[in-house]
Amino acid sequence: MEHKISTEIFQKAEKYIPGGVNSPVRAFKSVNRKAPIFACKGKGARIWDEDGNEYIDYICSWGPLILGHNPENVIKGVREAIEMGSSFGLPTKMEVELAELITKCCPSIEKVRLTTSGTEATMSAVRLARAYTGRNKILKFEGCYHGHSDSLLVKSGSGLLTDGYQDSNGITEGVLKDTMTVPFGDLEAVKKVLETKEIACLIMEPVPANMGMISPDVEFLKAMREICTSTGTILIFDEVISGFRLALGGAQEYFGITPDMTTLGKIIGGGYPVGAFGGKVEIMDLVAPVGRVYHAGTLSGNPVSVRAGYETVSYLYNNRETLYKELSEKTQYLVSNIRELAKKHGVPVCVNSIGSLFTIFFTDRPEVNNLEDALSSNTENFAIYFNTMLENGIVCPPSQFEAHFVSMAHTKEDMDKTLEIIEKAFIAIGEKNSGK
Ligand code: KE4
Repeated sequence: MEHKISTEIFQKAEKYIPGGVNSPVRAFKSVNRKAPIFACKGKGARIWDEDGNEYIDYICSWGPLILGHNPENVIKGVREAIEMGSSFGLPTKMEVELAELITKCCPSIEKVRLTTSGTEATMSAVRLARAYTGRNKILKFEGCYHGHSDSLLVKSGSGLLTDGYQDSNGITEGVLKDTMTVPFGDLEAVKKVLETKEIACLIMEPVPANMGMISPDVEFLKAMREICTSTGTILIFDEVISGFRLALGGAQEYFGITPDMTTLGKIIGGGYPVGAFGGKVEIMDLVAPVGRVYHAGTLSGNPVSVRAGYETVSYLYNNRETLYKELSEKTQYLVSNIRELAKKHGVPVCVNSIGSLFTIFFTDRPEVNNLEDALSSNTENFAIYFNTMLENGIVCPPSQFEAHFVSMAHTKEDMDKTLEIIEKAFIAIGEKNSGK
């Protein structure tokens, strides 16, 4: 497979953009490639790169594209929105329609404020929790990623973990002292911190997907709810990935646990820039201009983005009886066969999956339940997996510490082709490990 044009573009990109990319994970550094592919077209479950290569896509823009690339309903809605204007700096009707739809799908969200990214959503939710409780400190889990605001870039996952670190330079001691972290799943550690009653919020991915995907123990999630209630700590479910993906009402519907606040992104923008934070009225009405917790944004609730999100969420709502079951069954078909192939070829893997998310951890640990387990993965084997897939027309997330995303556009044929190439990858890993 030729990547000559992508490589040329990357050389130019590095002259003008740090690392040649606008988000670190896109650089393909951790999978030992000199240059990433530059995408130029997407349709359904497929993308094409600048060299004309076609791929079955399991990045799906890191989650927004649950319907696949450029579904007709979204294109139609965006075209109509664009014809009416790009942005007004004034409220528009569609923002209200999307807000109403979000509250209908996710009842714990009584009021919601739209942002232009998940980072803004989580940053604002933390500010709001601090104002509501009058407490300064926050608690997050090691390996979870909640965007790149200062308070949350502590022992973080996603692109940091991908490049082998977890904390960012440029964050002051003053900020760091207020962010506590404990291992995901460690109930006693959580209790010890929250029982100080100094913590404004526990912000958590109910299904961690930024250290690779972790399947949570529902009893642990229930315990988080209980201890937050008993200590007056705001429970924030960061559902930027799991929202509208695990179920119409996200992980909180899937597991039957109600947070105090929820952050959203990705799917509610249908591939266009949107984020959101929402929750109980008594909390949300502290947000300006009602209260004194400031949140703003030139393009917050942008009409084009909001229309894309509305079309996407409406489709999910109208097809909710069958859509999530179908997504889960497709993913389970893939995952069960991946486990069989790994066993057949003697490749040690632990495959975690839930709904339409999965991660293949190249580890001999029987389970991956937290960051320490995830870090036991053999990232060289992951790189062989990634590159074998890419060279054979399948693009996977370029990091051991991310999740694969399955969309409504992926067909049985796509799955079978994927499994055929995964077998090639496992054979290549087996050969490398046996020194051939
Ligand atoms: P954005 O600011 O990237 O829209 O959202 C931040 C965010 C917040 N919360 C969770 C649970 C998230 O997963 C994210 C962003 N996800 C990563 C992928 N794991 C974005 C990919 C990237 O940074 O390029």
